[in-house]
Amino acid sequence: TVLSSCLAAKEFPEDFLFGAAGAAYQIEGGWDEDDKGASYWDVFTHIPAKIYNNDTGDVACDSYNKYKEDVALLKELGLKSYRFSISWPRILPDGTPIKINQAGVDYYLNLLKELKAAGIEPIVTLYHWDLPQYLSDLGGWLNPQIADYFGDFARICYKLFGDYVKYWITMNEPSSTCVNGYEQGIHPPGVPLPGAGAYQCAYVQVLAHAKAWHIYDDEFRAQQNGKVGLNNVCNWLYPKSNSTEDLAAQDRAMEFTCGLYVNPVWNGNWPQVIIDRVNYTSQKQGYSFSRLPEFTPVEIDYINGTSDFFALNIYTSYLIENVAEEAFPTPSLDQDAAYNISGDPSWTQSDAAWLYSVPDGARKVINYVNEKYKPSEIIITENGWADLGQLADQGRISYLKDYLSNILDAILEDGINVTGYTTWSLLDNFEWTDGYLYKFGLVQVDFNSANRTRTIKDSARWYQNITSTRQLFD
Ligand code: PNW
Repeated sequence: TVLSSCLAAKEFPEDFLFGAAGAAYQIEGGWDEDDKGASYWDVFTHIPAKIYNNDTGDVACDSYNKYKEDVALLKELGLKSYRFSISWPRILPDGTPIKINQAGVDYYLNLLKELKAAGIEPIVTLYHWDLPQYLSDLGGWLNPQIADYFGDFARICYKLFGDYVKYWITMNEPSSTCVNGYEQGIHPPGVPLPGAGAYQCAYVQVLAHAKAWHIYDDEFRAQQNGKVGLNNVCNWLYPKSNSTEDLAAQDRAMEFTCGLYVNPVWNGNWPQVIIDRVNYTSQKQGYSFSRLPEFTPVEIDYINGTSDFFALNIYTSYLIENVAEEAFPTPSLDQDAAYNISGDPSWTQSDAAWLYSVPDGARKVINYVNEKYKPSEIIITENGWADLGQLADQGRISYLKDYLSNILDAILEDGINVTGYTTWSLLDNFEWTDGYLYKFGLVQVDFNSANRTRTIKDSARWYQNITSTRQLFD
């Protein structure tokens, strides 16, 4: 069979979708070009001191104007897939269907046609964090009605672009939006709401995802025949010791970081351990209800089973240590979760302090997700390494090789259906609150040049060799 011949040769399956990824706000620029509306990231980055060096995505890689160069790079590197996202306010300036910006529609149609001509499979994210500011003013991801607005946006995208797209991702990493944006307030809208914001946001994002999935299922699947999935970042978490407490904390930590957003979509509700914990701490704090919103039976039925594949981002791993119960003075997700997170000193650290190379974790988390949620297909939609942007990027090559080797073991040794891998990222780009400080690209972008000159790095040439042979070399 195909698998056994791959096993003998230790190679990736022939139709494996090797590719690279990016996201609208991080690469496009053109933040107010033509009739694009503002997203809450446009507004947030224009507030002084929110972002490293006061960097913004106003121009970024200028991919709004240079998408043909981006596709030419993908083609030159022999990549078979490209994951990009659609900017909601570039299509619908205020987020509502009242006005469609034709220039924005043309931009994505041109990109899709360019990809098609190059034989590159698009993997399209509907929402990679750039919420229209008007919808943020309406309450953003705390307001359940935003799910309806998202449904309208999704329908318009399926209608406009669906003939070109076989893989749709509804949203990128609810955990990032909900924890950074609404729990901690370090991402827009910028108001910390500890112990309440992340849960309410998760509730609304799950409903919005489910709405977008149902719209595809009811109105488009028969003609367009694509797949719709939710993206999540799930990192493998190791227990700091083998004590019963730390093992339970490890389990809890997987649920609070990954399962909170994943379990509703695959199994119809929050993980039980989170229901129990938040109920318990809420009561201790004098609430007569749980700070975790409850899904009604009708909602459970609506959200359950709304993912056709698992879009999995993997970056790193951490150690988890139980935190013994104390008082519960103020509500917070961290206190509900009751664990401490740290890195192991033996792990190689990237220039970004949060990102360690722990390649074994990739195989473990793929197995975890596969056993727990039983997806029929997994795509690794992000995996990448931060440095300061040098062309001789040996650190990135080592990281990618070690992670890919574990992904290959998950496919060949564990028999898991991982069908694609889009490394983060094609281009150096705007790294959210880190501005342009850290770089993840296979391709360097000169942010000091007006034409944002692109230069291929060593890692890109290495990756080209891997994807053409489907085998791993140094
Ligand atoms: C990703 N973690 O977020 C985002 O999807 C990208 O837009 C971003 O550029 C990339 O990270 C690199 O920073 C992450 O917990 C969120 O390990 C959380 C984690 C990793 C990446």
